[in-house]
Amino acid sequence: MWRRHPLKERYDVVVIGAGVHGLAAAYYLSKSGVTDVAVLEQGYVGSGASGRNTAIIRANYRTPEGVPFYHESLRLYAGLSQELGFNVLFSQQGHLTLAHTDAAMKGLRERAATNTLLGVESRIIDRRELGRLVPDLDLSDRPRYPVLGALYHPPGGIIRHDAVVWGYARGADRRGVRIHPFTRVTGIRVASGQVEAVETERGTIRTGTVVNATAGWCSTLARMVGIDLPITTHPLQACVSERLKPFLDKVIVSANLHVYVNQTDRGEVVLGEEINPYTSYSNRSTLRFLENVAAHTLELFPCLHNVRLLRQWAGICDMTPDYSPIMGTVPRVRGFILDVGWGTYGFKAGPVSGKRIAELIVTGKTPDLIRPFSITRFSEDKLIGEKAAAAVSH
Ligand code: PYC
Repeated sequence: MWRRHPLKERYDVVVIGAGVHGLAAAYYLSKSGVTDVAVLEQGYVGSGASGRNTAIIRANYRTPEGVPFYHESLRLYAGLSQELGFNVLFSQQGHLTLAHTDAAMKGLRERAATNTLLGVESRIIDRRELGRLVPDLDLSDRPRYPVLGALYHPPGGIIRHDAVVWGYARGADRRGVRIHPFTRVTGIRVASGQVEAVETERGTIRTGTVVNATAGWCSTLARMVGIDLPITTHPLQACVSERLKPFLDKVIVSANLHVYVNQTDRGEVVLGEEINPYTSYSNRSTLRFLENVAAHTLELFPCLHNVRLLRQWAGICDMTPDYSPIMGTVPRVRGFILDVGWGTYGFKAGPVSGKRIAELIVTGKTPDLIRPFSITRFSEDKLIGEKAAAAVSH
């Protein structure tokens, strides 16, 4: 899929992080003719958040900045198997966000209106239509918080995250990018306000351009060039059940209950909830998570009461205060580019951010689509409040 190489002493661009973001940036750079690129990864390719997320793809965001951005990503995902010549198994089965309170219904109505205005297919549906789409969902008045309605986003769905990562890695490798797994970065040298070199456990690499695409670790990397990011790192957990006969062919999210559920094509049920309420770099799973996620899932799907869980896992998320990412150049350190702040929604943005970060490097101009997500929005008081659409975290 990709080759091993000795580490060169110099590259035009060094991307730190071989997850979907770093690899997509490297792939689109190489497509634009910039092939002297190294992608450094502290573990194996895709071993961070890209291999740990639950691969939900959607564009039904809340803000006028977020919607077009994630919409372009969804479009790129829809054409990705063809682009890479590699089946990424994108199942556009439809995505449903449930509301259990009047306030939640109001939020969903606002999202439906914003989505529609900006060309994203998304509409409010009532309990009757929900019952037709998801016959096993408990729509009675029995639960503590009965379901009132939902935001239906038909083009949303699930992808195979390993396939996406491997497809981008293979595509980048074929165009000359060098991928270096097990190459931990220990420092970044800056001289007279310009990035000069990246220090790794395998030696020093001279370069004028560094992309920080390290998700949960991004603030530790930024500190190497003297930048304090407005980011905290929190674990996010998920689990998967034994295989069941197909009973669910939609992605179900309930922000009120802090839970999301979907069934894979192998029959396993994937369950997740919001971030852990404490900062940590730990990938440890907890019993508290299992108890919560099971209780909340059973409110939605009582039919799952006898199902056994197969495994659970965790990843770490780089959370910004406004639940929007940070992309682009930074003041005072030339050549240091951020692709961070991906919280619990990074995987769905991999293609678009990779493409636009590559464009920024090639042209020297920040593309319009990512301009609002600059780090300067925090000093300019131009936050992009996306929490209302951040899946299970409010
Ligand atoms: O943003 O769709 C999402 C999501 C699902 C699970 C975590 N984030």
